[in-house]
Amino acid sequence: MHRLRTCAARLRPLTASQAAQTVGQQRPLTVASTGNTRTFQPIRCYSTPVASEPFLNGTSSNYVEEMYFAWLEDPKSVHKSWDVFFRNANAGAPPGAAYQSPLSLSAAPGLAAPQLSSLVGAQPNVEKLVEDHLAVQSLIRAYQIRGHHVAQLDPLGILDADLDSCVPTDIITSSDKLGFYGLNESDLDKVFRLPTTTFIGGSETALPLKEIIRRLEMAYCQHIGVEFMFINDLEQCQWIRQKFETPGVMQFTPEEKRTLLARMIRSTRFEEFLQKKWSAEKRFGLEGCESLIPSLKTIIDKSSENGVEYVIMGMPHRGRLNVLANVIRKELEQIFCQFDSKLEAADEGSGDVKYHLGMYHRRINRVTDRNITLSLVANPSHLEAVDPVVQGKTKAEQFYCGDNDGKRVMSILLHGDAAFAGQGIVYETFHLSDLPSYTTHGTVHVVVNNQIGFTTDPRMARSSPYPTDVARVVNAPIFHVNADDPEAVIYVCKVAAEWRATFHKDVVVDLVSYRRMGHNEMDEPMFTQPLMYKQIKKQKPVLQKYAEKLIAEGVVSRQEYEEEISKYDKICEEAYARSKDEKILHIKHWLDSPWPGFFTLEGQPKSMSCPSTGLSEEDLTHIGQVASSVPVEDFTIHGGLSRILKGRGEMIRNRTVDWALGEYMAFGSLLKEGIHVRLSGQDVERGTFSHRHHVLHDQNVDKRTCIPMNHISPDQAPYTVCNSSLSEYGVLGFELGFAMASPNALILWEAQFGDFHNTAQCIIDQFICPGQAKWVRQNGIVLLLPHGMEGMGPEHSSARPERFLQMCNDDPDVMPNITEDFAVRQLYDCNWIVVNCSNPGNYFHVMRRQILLPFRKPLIVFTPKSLLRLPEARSSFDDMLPGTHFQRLIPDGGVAAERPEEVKRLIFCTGKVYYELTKERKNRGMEGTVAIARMEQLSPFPFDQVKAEVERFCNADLVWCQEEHKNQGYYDYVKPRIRTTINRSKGVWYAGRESAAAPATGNKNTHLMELRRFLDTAFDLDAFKDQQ
Ligand SMILES: Cc1ncc(C[n+]2csc(CCOP(=O)(O)OP(=O)(O)O)c2C)c(N)n1
Ligand SMILES: [Mg+2]
Repeated sequence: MHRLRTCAARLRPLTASQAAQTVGQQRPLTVASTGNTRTFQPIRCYSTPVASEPFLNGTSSNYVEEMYFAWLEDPKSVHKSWDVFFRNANAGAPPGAAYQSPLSLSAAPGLAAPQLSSLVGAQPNVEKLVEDHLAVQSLIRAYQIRGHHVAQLDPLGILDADLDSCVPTDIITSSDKLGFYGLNESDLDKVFRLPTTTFIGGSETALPLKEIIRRLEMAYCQHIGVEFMFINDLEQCQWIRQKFETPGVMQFTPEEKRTLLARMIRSTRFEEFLQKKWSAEKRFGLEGCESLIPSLKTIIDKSSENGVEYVIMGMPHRGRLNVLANVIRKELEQIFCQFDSKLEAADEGSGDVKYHLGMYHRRINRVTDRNITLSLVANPSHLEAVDPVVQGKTKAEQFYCGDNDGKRVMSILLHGDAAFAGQGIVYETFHLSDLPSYTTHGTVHVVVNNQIGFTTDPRMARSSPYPTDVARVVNAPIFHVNADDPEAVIYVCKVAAEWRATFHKDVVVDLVSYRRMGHNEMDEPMFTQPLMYKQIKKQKPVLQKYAEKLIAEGVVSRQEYEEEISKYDKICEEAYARSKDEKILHIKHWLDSPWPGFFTLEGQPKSMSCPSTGLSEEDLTHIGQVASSVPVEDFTIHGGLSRILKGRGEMIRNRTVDWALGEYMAFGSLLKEGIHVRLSGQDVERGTFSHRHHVLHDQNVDKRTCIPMNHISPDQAPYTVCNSSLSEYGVLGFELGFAMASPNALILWEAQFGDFHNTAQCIIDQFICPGQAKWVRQNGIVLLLPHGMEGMGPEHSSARPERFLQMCNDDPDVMPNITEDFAVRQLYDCNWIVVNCSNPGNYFHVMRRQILLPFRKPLIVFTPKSLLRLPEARSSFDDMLPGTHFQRLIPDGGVAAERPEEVKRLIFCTGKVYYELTKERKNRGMEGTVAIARMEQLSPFPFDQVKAEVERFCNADLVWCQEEHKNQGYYDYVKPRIRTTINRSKGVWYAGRESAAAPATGNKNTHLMELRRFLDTAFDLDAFKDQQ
């Protein structure tokens, strides 16, 4: 719906020739609409009839008109006498009185103003003068704040981009609105001094009111809607005002216009080509928002000009193939061959649909002639899930190339309007944008705002006026732009890139557009949006509109335009012919993050073995000493912490480690070996359970901290430990992205309690579990998930092992071939590793193994709570020395092992319950009859070691004991695998909590009763007699 703004026409100063034509006319104010953009009929508003200015007659009016234009741009560009004349005329001088004799020319500059005011009739009293100036200041501010509400943003002209059809009362849409400010029509010609918070004057410091309004309209109410006045930083606001208010800012050279047209041609014809060749295939085309391609290219060109060498991008389905082809410059034949359903898959794994694949490409930027690397991160269908992943990867690339301010590496995120508004991860990602350990120093966000999400209207899809309002929380400026005006689009993109380069903060470009087809090309949009689509059918394609404009301007000829089209069509046809030669599909050609040097040239691991993960006694002692000291002078730590460090020192002297020390040894040794370690999550610095203390705080000096882990050795790699924002989805996604960048880093995310990881379920399900299968890309991220039934209620007990185990890709029913390299090979074949270590020594080993393996797999670790301090749960240096390694299964090494044939029961378990079982066994005096084996690596399943243990205790029945409920925990995973191991020769009995809906009781007493009950079962040798 078009809003009626009748007054603007009246306010627009007339050219002299227009003035000449409208002498004496008094017409009603009207607005005419041509197509989508409104043009206001020129209406006389001069109050100085030309007839009374005799020199304005005949051909001289052309000359005057030219001068008038020049004067509007720069009053100093005309002779002083004309300056005075135009001022007087604009200020409403009575007929014949605008001309002043040149006498005053000799007068000092500034004299014109008093003369001027004397011309505007009676000298207003000072109070009125001040009031009027204040009113004008408010008016200017109103446009700056609310001008975007009346900007013509919707190319269809049917919806309001801000979901609101009312016009703010303080925007001058008709002359009576002036009353809001205590002004009236007679003030329109008065000249007002401009405040320093506006740039509409250019080099002018004062303008007539009607000119002020016209310029504000030009800056804020045309095809660009600038939302920025919520930013609490004057410098930033001034910067934006200057970019949009300065007269004549939005001018392009013919060369720029031709480049823009060529880009529009590529964008448009690419979709048309796909449509022509594969009309029945989904491609989520860009039709209706073709200016996305020049918009991205402009952001990249401008950023390259500002020194950016590497751009990491994330985007959804819409226009993705087009971006791959025309922005990242993926070979067209590689894209086209994706449409061939007969192509065989060359890689292992599931692969993914064509509009999810990633890409990495290094090339010369044609505009800047500089090298630029572009990477588009592969993503799942789950909208916006890739946002934090892109940010994490960007941060990592910045980190590894020492780009501390984001000057060389940057991210661009694309969004759909419905997803941007609807998905919480957008908000969570924004909240990472300014945190020291998570900032990427500004992201340019581009929203393909086609004003629809699948079949849902924005009015049903969001409660905020714009889909972009979420960006306001971080004070990001938002540039809404009518995507049918390509020049406006590239102008805001230039400004967005400059903003990012200047302030290193996020910025949003909202491309208000439409979707010419249905959600995909086979979809019928008229079922649900009949009126919108009637309008869309009438809509002239933007390329056509822009080409006609440039042809009319004489920037290109029709022939040149048509030649450019045929040139690109030919490129497509030739690539199409070449695509027929492709016989197989290589997903690895679509890798977004190559790891040069890590694999062989064929992309295979360099070996299928893992060296010992042990450490020398000297290293263990040294790292232990760092962990128990304060390595800087004059640093006062808390008394309680002194005791903890003292305790650590004692343990080191006794050659033992607790959990925190085991972790210290792992991280410290990797750092010493040049491996970057990054631990991120909620309160990880101290550790939720106050056991870690990786950051020491001076008790006397505010914000003075010390990270002993960074004092291990002079040439060590840096250690990053960072408390995160309270977002699992965002932060886990971020760390996953960080881990994508390099294989030579240990990247860990710790959940506060394992229970909370499920708010990041999408990252786990869509990226971590199947990432390699879908995108042939490995990732060594580590998830630390505190887990254990300790009477802390249903939300502080379970990291849901059952879910991680259910998603493991190994076959429960097939006994694998036990080869010499079995342990490593099964790690290579798995989709992720799931462990539950019962002691810090083994935890130390599994952390180190993660890096010493010749490939990368995600590692899920269920970490303990009470074991952090349990004296029995300590490890000796002996278990960590050179030659030692991670134990996938810890066999019973006690009394039972001395006469294994006398053992009646072999209990398999994992994690903390081991200590409850050993205690109970001791209390019952059953050490010789019951053996307890700890399964430390649950997946991939240690078939070989389970087999050996079962064969050792050949007369024992087999029990799986867990503290979790039967339908949870590990039972469903281990049972069939143990059965396969023993060729189903015995049953595998269950001792544990009964099936339940909740992971744990909230009642302490019930908790203890349940524990007692399952321990009784575990040691009742007759318990399963009836079931045999
Ligand atoms: C998290 C999530 N929920 C639902 C979907 C299904 N879906 C696919 S596209 C789409 C509409 C997206 O609308 P918008 O973000 O405006 O992008 P557009 O398709 O209009 O470009 C939906 C709901 C999805 N892919 N991801
Ligand atoms: Mg949409």
